[in-house]
Amino acid sequence: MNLRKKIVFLLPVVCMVFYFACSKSSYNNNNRSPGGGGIGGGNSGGSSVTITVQNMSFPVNTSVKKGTVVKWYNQDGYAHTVTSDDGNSFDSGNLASGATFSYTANTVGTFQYHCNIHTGMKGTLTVTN
Ligand SMILES: [Cu+2]
Repeated sequence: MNLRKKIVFLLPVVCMVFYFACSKSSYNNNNRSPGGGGIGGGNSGGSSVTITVQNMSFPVNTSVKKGTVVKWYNQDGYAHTVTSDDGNSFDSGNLASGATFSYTANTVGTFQYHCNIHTGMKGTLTVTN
C-alpha cells in the first residue's frame, strides 16, 4: 500500500473517530440533569413545597413565599384532613392514605390548621411576601 492509498483509507476512519467523540460529548452535555427545583427545594414564588403528613402529625411550622403551591402528602395508612382553623382558607376534605392536597398560598399571613378526624393534629402555615 503506498502512502496516498493509506491516507485515503485512514482519513474517513479518523473523521469517524472525531465525529463520534464529539457527538458523544455533546450528548453528555445535553443530558446533564437540570439544577435546582425538586421536592422542598426553594421557597421562591411559583415553586412548590411538599409537606409530609406522617405519624399522626403535621410539621409544626412551614414557611413559604406567596404564590407557592403547598402540597400535603399523606404518608399515613389512614385518612386525614388539612383544615384551616379559620374554616375557610383551605380544607382538603378527607385525604386518603397516599393522597396529596394542593393549596396555592396566595394570601399572606399565618394559618393554623388541624385534622378534623384527629383533632390533636395541628400545624401552622406561614405565607410571606
Ligand atoms: Cu388525621
